[in-house]
Order: sequence, then structure tokens, then C-alpha cells
Amino acid sequence: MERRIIHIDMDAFYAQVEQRDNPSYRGKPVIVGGKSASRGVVATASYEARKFGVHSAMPTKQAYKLCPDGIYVRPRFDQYKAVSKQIMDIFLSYTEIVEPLSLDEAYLDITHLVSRDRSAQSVALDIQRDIFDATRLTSSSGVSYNKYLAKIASGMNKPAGTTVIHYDNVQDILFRLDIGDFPGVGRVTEEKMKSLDIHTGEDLYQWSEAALIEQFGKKGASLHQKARGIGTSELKVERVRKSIGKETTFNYDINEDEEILKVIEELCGKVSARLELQQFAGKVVTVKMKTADYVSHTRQMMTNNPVFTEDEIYRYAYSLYHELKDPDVPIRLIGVTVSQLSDRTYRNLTIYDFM
Ligand code: TTP
Repeated sequence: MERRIIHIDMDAFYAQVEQRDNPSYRGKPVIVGGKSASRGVVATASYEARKFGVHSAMPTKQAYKLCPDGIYVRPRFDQYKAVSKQIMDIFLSYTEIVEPLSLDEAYLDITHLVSRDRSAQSVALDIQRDIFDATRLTSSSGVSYNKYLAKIASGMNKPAGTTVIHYDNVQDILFRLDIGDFPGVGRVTEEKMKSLDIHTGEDLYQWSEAALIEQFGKKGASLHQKARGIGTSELKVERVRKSIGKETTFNYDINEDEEILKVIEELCGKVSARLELQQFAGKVVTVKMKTADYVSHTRQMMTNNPVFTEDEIYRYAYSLYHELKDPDVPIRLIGVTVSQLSDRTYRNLTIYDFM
């Protein structure tokens, strides 16, 4: 039986919580962000602030130039976590098959709740209503027959929207989608797509599977399917995370320290972003590499304090790399993992300064 998947995402999550808790912020441009010792970035901006061009991950300095009259506030993670717990409990009251992606979004498989008398969209609306009743916050939902289409759908009518992608409209929607908006197409893949003149789903659709595999490796097959609305991946329900790691396999063996360290830095950035989303920090950093003959080597190090920023993780990864790497042996794969995770809310509150 065909599945019915809902993706639910809170609207401008941190900013909305701030506007809920501070009535004087409502209807105004609110920018939630941190200013750490080295860099300050916007975590999110209210929809009013987005009109000025302010968005997540933008340096606070730049946001301030675009929107000098905005209300700049520090994140209050314990509030966001409390809301997150409320919404996750609501999800679980509908289905056990819930895959949270971050504090404010999740996939739900609600196939079993759908019947002749109850559409998947009406289940989504019920969940959104329950969330609003419990938290006074709006969310948006996407409904479809697989995960990535549900995710695309939830972004189509924000805020407080619901969108259904079904067989009749799927190809039309995918054709018009910017290539960077395909789930799974990160910044690097997006750049490469653009250099190949692939700007939309329609451009992607024109490519054969073989040609995509040639350009993008294993990912090529999944891209070919995604362009056609095909996706079968299951929800990942088991979420007790023990570690967060990222790795890259090269298309060829590489031996240049500089080149490898650049990739390590990128991996550290990705691991850090993941830790950020889940508000974790970890006490152990591991570097793994596979040499050209596919033999794996790993080395790990206990950190002085739990780490989560890109710089901190990179500092450990850098020395682990030098301990592991034989200058004469090229490598095929490199990975960085942070483990022994703990909650970092309290530490966070101390590293953020007031704007
Ligand atoms: P998102 O769901 O990506 O975005 P959003 O909820 O702010 O807005 P939208 O309505 O467009 O979905 O992120 C959820 C929260 O995670 C966001 O409110 C703040 C935090 N976050 C960061 O701290 N840094 C980031 O770079 C991003 C993208 C999000």
C-alpha cells in the first residue's frame, strides 16, 4: 500500500517563540542570533525581518546593515526545547513512526490513519491545530507519498500552510523547483549542477541515469529518481544518537595534505551544523581514513571540554589527521565523527554575548 508521509516544520521557529513570549515583538522584524567571540550569525529571522533580506546563517553584522531597526535577541534554547518536546509528544500521539530532523521538524508516517473518511491532509491539519492549541505557534505541513516530496511540500506554503503533492501535480512541481531546493542537494552539489547548466528540476529530468552517475557517483541514481518523484527511503525512527559523523569518499586517491585538510574542514563544518541543530556537544573526536587499498584506520582523542564549533572540532581533527596519515600512502576516504554526546544548552548560554 502506498505510504502517506507528513513533514511538519514550525514557521520561523526561534523567532516565533520570541514573538509569542514578548507581545511587543509581534508584527516586527525579530532576528534571533548569537554573537560568539569569533563570529555572530543569524539563527533565524521573523517573516517581517526576511522582507529586509535577513536570513539564517547570515553574519549578524550584515543583518544589522539590512535591518537596523530590527529587534535583535539571543536564542533561548531551553524555551525552544520545551516547545520541541510538546510538538514531538503531539506527533507521537498520532503515530509511532516519527523521524525528528531537528528541534522543530519531523517526518511522520500516517499511512494507517488514512481512510475513505479521513484524508492525509486532514490528519496534517489536525496535527497543526493540536500544535497551535498547545503552543500558540504556527507550523506548516507537507503531505505526500514519500519523505522528500513531503519535505518539499511543507516549504511551499509557509507560514501556516499545508500542501499536498500527489501524482497529478508532482511532475509539474518538480520541474519548476530550483535545483538547490531538492532535499539532498547541498551547496557543493548545487554549484556543480549549475556549472552543468542544471538549474531546475526540469533540467535535471533531461539527464540520463548513466550521465548523472558519471558526474555525481552513487548519488546520481538517487537524483535521477528524485527528478521523477520516486523515493522509497524509510523513516528513521531510532533517534538515540550516540555520535554524529560525516565522511567523504574521493573519486580518486589523494595524497595532498592541503587538499585533504580542506575536505576535513568541510566535514567538521557539517558535523558542527548537525550538533548545532540538535544542541549537542561531544567529548570525543574521531578521524577515520581509508587508504587506497580500502584498509580503514581510525584514531580518536578525548577533548578537554565538549566540542561543537567547526573550529574546535577541526583543531582535534587536524592533529589526529597528522598522527594517522602516512605521507607516502594516498587515501580514498576521510571521515570525522564527534561522539560521547551531551546536551549543551547551558554551555551555550554562556558563550553567546548580548548583541
Ligand atoms: P528551519 O526550520 O530551517 O527554519 P525556520 O523555522 O527558522 O524558518 P522556516 O519557516 O523558513 O522553516 O530552522 C529551525 C530553527 O533552527 C530556526 O528557527 C533556528 C535554527 N537554525 C539555526 O540556528 N541556524 C541555521 O542556520 C538554521 C537554518 C536554523
